[in-house]
Formats: sequence, C-alpha cells, structure tokens
Amino acid sequence: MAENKEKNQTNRAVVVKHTGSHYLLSHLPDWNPFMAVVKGKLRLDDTTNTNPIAVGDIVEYEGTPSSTSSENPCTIKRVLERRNCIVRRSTNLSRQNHLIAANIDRVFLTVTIKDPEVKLQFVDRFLVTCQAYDVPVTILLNKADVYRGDENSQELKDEDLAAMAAGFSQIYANAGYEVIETSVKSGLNIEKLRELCKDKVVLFSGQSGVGKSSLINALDPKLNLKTAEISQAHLQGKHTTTFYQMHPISSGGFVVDTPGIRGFGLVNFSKEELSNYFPEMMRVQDGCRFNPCTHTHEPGCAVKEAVERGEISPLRYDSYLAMLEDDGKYREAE
Ligand SMILES: Nc1nc2c(ncn2[C@@H]2O[C@H](COP(=O)(O)OP(=O)(O)O)[C@@H](O)[C@H]2O)c(=O)[nH]1
Ligand SMILES: [Mg+2]
Ligand SMILES: [Zn+2]
Repeated sequence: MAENKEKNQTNRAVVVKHTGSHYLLSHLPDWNPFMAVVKGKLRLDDTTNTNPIAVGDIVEYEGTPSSTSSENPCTIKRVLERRNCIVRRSTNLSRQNHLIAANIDRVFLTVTIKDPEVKLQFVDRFLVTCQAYDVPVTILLNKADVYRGDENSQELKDEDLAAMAAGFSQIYANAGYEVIETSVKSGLNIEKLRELCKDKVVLFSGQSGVGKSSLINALDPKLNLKTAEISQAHLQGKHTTTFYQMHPISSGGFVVDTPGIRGFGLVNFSKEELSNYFPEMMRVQDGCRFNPCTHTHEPGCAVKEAVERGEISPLRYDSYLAMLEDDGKYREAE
C-alpha cells in the first residue's frame, strides 16, 4: 500500500529474545531491543520446528521500533534463510525439533573433567551435530583450577585429573578441534575467550554444572546470569519450553546461554554420511578402497588403518560405531 509506505516500511533485525508471546529484536551490532509480534501467517518454508523463529534469526518486520514495552509492537513478516541453526528434538516420540538458535558464529562446547565428569559420547554426538549443522565449535575445558595450581606456580594440584585433562585435550586436538582450558576462578584464558567472542554471536552449551553461566559472567560481570542452578532436565518435558536469549558482551559480541539442556537431537543422516562429520575421518577416507565406505567391515579401509596406527582415537571410533548402531532413529546427544 503506497500511502502507508513510510509506516509499513520493511526492515531487518535480529531476534535477541523470545518470551512466548512476543519477541525482542535488535539491529545488531547495535543493542536497541524493541518489541515485535507475529500476526497471522508467517512466510516460512520449514514446518518441522515447533517454534518457527529462534534467537539469532534475521527477520523482516513492519512498523516503527519503539521500545521493549508491548505498546505498538512491530510485526514480524518473514524469517530470512538461516546460515545455520542448532536444534533439539522436542520430545522422545515426536519428530519435531525445537530450534535453539540460528545464525551462530561459534559454539563453545563446555566440559569439565570432574564435577561433572565429561561424557565422551555426549561430546562426540554434540560435535557431530555441530558439523552437520555447519556451526564452528570450540571446546572449553573449564574448571582448570581444580587440577592446576595458581598461574604462577608450575606445580599441579591434582596430577591424576591433570593427566585426564591432557588426555582429553589430545583426543580432540587430534580430531581437529580447538580445546581451550579455562577457569572462572583463576581467570585462565578468559581474555582469550573475550577475543573469540568479539563481533560474533556465540552459544555456550554443555552439560549442566560445567560453568557455562559462570564463564559468561566472567566475560562480562554486568550480565550477572544465575549460576549453580538446579538441573532443569525434569522440567523439560512435553509441556515446558525453554526460552533463549542473547546478551551483549561489553567488550564486543553477543552470547546465548543454554540452561539445563538435556541433549541435542541429531539430524537423520545416512550411514554413509556419518563419517563426514568426524573431521579426522574425513581427512583420510579418500584412501578407502570402497566409496562409500562405512569404515566397519570393508577391506582396505583407510579409516580403520588410521585407528590401528593410533592416528585416529579408538574412543572417537567407538563413538562413531555407537552412532551407526542407532540406525534409523533420531540420534540424541544424551
Ligand atoms: N572451581 C571452579 N568452579 C567453577 C568454575 N566455573 C564454574 N564453577 C562452579 O560450577 C558450578 C556450576 O556453574 P554454572 O555456571 O551454574 O554452570 P552451568 O550449569 O553450566 O551454567 C557453580 O557452583 C560455579 O561456581 C571454575 O572455573 N572453577
Ligand atoms: Mg547455567
Ligand atoms: Zn573406510
């Protein structure tokens, strides 16, 4: 409608919060959140998600951005095509997915050696999900203060845990992932983390209790996120929804925390595809005699040879086999 052109001008903004009935949008990288709602039918191709719009989505809206109050909210008209997204299968029975976030520049998969103990199967499934969804991932090995001494002393507090941490780091560095030891207590690599977040939209994920919220608070104490929350796993049944939110980091960048995540459903890939999501297998599988090769029973398999030579971690290979076994089902991270 030409006469309403000014009022109805279409603009683009990023979804920074979803509160159930409405959304907050912001013109990133500016932080100027304003209210928006969805009216009527949304132009959307993908209907397999329970929530059609996620934090990080770029949307076209109509109306005049005003404030975070619900008076005269803008109207979301369209969700732009996503560069990537992270989804979780919403219930055990349904094939529907819950969108956690879209257009993420990097995921920080946070783990700890102890309290809670890292589960390699969880890590591997999560990493496969990230590869499949095309989201770069960095592993944070948090609570390093538990086994390291203070920064000035070379002496270790707990040699066994330190050895386990070194073993963990080696497996994933070999696989091709960046592993960064961090500590909220000692400040280890917090500045490095700040650098990695600059000008980016990042997502922190990982088991409950590993220190995701604490790390985000360490990046910017103004955020003051709740920590040491009781696991919300039992609240994540069919009828509860977790809402995600983006926070601005004062040194630059935006961060999404994930509370009490139970696990991520994996995409439904074929047996032949799975090894494409293991970077260390990708690297050698051109040398397999057969193509495609599932790297299980085939003769002349370059992946199995690399496992035997110790170039590919047998633990990673075991995870791969376990994931193949789940054939036909949606695969879950936990
Ligand atoms: N020793 C130690 N404890 C930490 C560290 N980071 C977090 N914690 C503690 O771990 C617990 C869980 O932290 P929280 O940030 O709530 O974990 P989240 O569930 O992943 O968000 C809290 O009691 C934190 O104080 C760390 O680097 N070192
Ligand atoms: Mg938390
Ligand atoms: Zn092979």
